[in-house]
Amino acid sequence: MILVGQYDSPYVRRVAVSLRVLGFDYQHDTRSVFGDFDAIQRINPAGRIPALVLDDGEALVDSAAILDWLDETVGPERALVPPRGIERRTVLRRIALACGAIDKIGAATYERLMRPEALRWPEWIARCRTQGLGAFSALAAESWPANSALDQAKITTACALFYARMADPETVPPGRFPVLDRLSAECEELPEFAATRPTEYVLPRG
Ligand SMILES: N[C@@H](CCC(=O)N[C@@H](CS)C(=O)NCC(=O)O)C(=O)O
Repeated sequence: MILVGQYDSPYVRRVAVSLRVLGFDYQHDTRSVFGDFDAIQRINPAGRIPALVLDDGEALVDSAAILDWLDETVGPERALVPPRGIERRTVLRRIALACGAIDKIGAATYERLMRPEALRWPEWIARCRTQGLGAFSALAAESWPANSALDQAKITTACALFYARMADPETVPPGRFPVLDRLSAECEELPEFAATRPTEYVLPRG
């Protein structure tokens, strides 16, 4: 199978970490969603990453759908989202908050860096940052026992925090949410995170 998209996307990274944690082999297509837009759009008509192209040619798009397929394939005992009950709802709530943080920090970042300078809207940037910060603040209020089993909530939260610090360093600097700093440090030490750690964040400038 082929994972399409670069690891500076936290959505691509959470899929890559999950593939590795669950023991799937994959090839990595590192073409850019901006620089290689036409090629990406032939794989995902919405022109977005990640996509996972299966061995029979089927392309799964959207990280949530890809992760759902991974969990279904490995079965409920090994799935990264629990199958039912309060455990499932808790993990899904945390994933929703982490994805909300990614989306809002991402929106602020696109507005700050990609939109031509004369057209930038500071109030919108501030609003998006407030929403991203709100999501991280709610995540920090959750219980994250040290060295608990790795699940999709931890993976997505760690990917979200690393991304936010790379894309928008002012919003969630180290020390603002110590419990998330610890979660991030714990995850980033793991080989699956080390192997997928982006070294730079690249956006076309407006
Ligand atoms: N809900 C989607 C979001 C994917 C997403 O936001 N991808 C970004 C990169 S982080 C992207 O493709 N951005 C380019 C664009 O939307 O034009 C998912 O979970 O896969």
